[in-house]
Amino acid sequence: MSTDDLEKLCWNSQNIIKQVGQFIREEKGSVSQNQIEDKSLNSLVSYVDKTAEEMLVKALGQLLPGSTFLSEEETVEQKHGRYRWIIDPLDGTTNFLHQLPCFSVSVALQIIDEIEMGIVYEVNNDECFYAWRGGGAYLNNSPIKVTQTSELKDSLIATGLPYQDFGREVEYFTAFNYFMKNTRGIRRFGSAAVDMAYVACGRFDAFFEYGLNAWDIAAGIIIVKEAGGNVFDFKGGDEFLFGKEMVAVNEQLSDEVLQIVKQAFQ
Ligand code: 2AM
Ligand code: CA
Repeated sequence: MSTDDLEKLCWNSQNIIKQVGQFIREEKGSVSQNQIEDKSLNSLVSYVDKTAEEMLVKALGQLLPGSTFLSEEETVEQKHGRYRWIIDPLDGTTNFLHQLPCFSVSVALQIIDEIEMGIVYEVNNDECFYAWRGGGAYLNNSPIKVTQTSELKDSLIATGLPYQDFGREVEYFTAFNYFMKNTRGIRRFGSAAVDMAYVACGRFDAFFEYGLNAWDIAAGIIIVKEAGGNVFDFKGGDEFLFGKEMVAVNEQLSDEVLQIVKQAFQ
């Protein structure tokens, strides 16, 4: 697909995603306890996640006939064709259910094996972050860039605390402890997609987390890259999409942040 076609697709997808975001916004505060299911430990879901996904699947499938889906709620057959949408209809469900203001719709388009387009729509602030291959990254029509912070002591780091997989908590808190003592601070907002979008637009200098799913980070990957940032697995390689671990960081801090994470998780 040409860069122009990707751009067109990105604009059309944004309209769909914002409509779904509007639905989510309207449902905020109306989900009762008995409408919440525990999918697995601490992983909550309600009709809002599922309906949002159904809306996305229907509209994105029409936008790109023959495309396939990888989606968190599995409301559609999960297949890997040439064009595959990777969807988290509501990233930050726990925040949504507790009426905390950080959750998003995250949609990426994978072509063969590469993520070529991504959109993260943070619903509360009506902020749409998006990028397509070769086209740069944007927030609500304005170009965005990662920071140029070069000293760790001047950086602000985002992370996600383990909530389900506690298998590497000691390693995680080794890295956490180092960042806690050597940066301006650490933030844990509860939506990995938003964390990555915030790295892309320079609100955070870096993000690291383990226990992630592909739909949490797929859109964020291309947004960070197109904003001039780097993405790695914990060894500095590129096994992040399905590797359940992610470091997203600006250029200047890449070596240092990666070194800290590598050492902690070795
Ligand atoms: P979700 O809301 O789509 O499930 C990484 O932290 C990701 O883990 C989040 O983006 C969030 O995506 C998911 N997650 C699921 N349960 C969580 C919890 N109890 N606390 C934090 N994140 C959770
Ligand atoms: Ca979700």
